[in-house]
Amino acid sequence: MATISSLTARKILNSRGEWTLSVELGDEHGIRVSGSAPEGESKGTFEAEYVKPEHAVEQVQSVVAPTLKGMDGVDQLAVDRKLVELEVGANVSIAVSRVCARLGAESRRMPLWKHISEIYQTKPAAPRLFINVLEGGMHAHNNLVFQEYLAIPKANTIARSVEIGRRVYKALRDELKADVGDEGGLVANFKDALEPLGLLGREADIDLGMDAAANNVDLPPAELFALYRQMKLFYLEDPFKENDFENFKKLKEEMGEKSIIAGDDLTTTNITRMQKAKEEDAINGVIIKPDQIGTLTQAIEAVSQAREWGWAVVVSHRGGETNDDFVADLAWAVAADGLKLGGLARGERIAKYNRLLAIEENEA
Ligand code: 2PG
Ligand code: MG
Repeated sequence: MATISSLTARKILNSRGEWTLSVELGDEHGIRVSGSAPEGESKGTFEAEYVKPEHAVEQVQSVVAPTLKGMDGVDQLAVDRKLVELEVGANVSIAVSRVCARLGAESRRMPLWKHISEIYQTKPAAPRLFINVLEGGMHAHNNLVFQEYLAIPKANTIARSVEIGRRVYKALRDELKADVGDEGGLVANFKDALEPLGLLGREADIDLGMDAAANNVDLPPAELFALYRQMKLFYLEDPFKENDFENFKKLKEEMGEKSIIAGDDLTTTNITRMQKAKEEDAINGVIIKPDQIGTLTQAIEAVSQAREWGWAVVVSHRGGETNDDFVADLAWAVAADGLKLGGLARGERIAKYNRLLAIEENEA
C-alpha cells in the first residue's frame, strides 16, 4: 500500500527547449518520485490531446491532486481509471500515470519493469533496439523526406546491441561529418532517399528499419511503393498517410512475409484505430507510445491486443524527450519486440540506453 499524500506539478524544459509537464508524487511513508511527459513533433491526428504546459500544471493541482489523494498508488488500474474519468490532457494523465507506476515500484521495493510486469501479468525480457541513426523529415533540416533510418542490431543482449549501435553510429558520424538531430540521429544531405540504406547496408550485424512518417511526405503512393521495393527493410513504419489503410494493406500483402509493416500515426496506441487496421489487414506491427493514448493501462491493453493478433510490438520514445527513462522499463516489462530510441548522443536519448544496461546488469 502506498497511500498518495501529495502530487505537485511544474514546468520543465524538454530536449527541444520547449516546456513540458513534470510531476512529483509522494506517499504517506515519505517516498517521493518524479517524472515528466514526452511530446511528439510529428504527431498523428488521432493521438489523445495534450493541453498547454501551464494548463497542465493547473489541471494537476486543481483536478488530479485532490482526486488522487488518499488512493493507493500501488493500484495502478484504479488510478488510471480515475485519470481517464477526469478527462484531463494526455500530457497530464501520462505524466501522472507513469509516476504512479514509479511510486508503486518504490513502495514494493522492486524495479519498475518488474512492478509493471506483475500488475499486468506480462512476461518481461530485453527488447531489440531500434536505433535512429539518420534523421530526416520533420525532425531535421536536410533533404531526406523520410524521418528515421534505423539500425536494429542482431544481438541477444542489450550490452552487445548497444556496442554494435555505438560502432555503427560513430563510424557514420565520422564518415559523414554529420550534425546531430533532434533525436540524436545524424543529419546530413544525401543524393536520394536510398543512399542512407546503402551506407547502413554495409553493416552485417544490423537489420535495417525506417520510419517513413509518410503523413508528412508528399509523394504519391506509386512512388513510395517503388522506393520501398528497393529498400530491403526488416521494419517499415508509417509507409503511407494516416488514413491510407488500403495502401498499407497492399504493401503488407507484398512485403509482410519478410518485413514488419508497422502503424504509428495510423494506429496511435488506440484500440479503435488498431481494430480498423486489423479489419483492413493493414499491418503486422504496431508502435506503442503511452502518451498517444494517455495512461499506462491503456497502453498495455494496446500491447495485449496487438499480441493477440500476432503483431510485433515496438515501444517508442518521442521526438521531444526529457531524461525520464520510463520507456526502457515499459519495453522490458512487456518483452517488446523492439524499443525505438534515438541516436547514441544527447543526454535524454542516452538515459534510456543506460537504463536498459542497468536493468540487464543489475536487475534482470
Ligand atoms: C515517431 C516519433 C518518434 P514523434 O514518429 O515515431 O521517433 O516521432 O515523437 O515526433 O512523433
Ligand atoms: Mg513514427
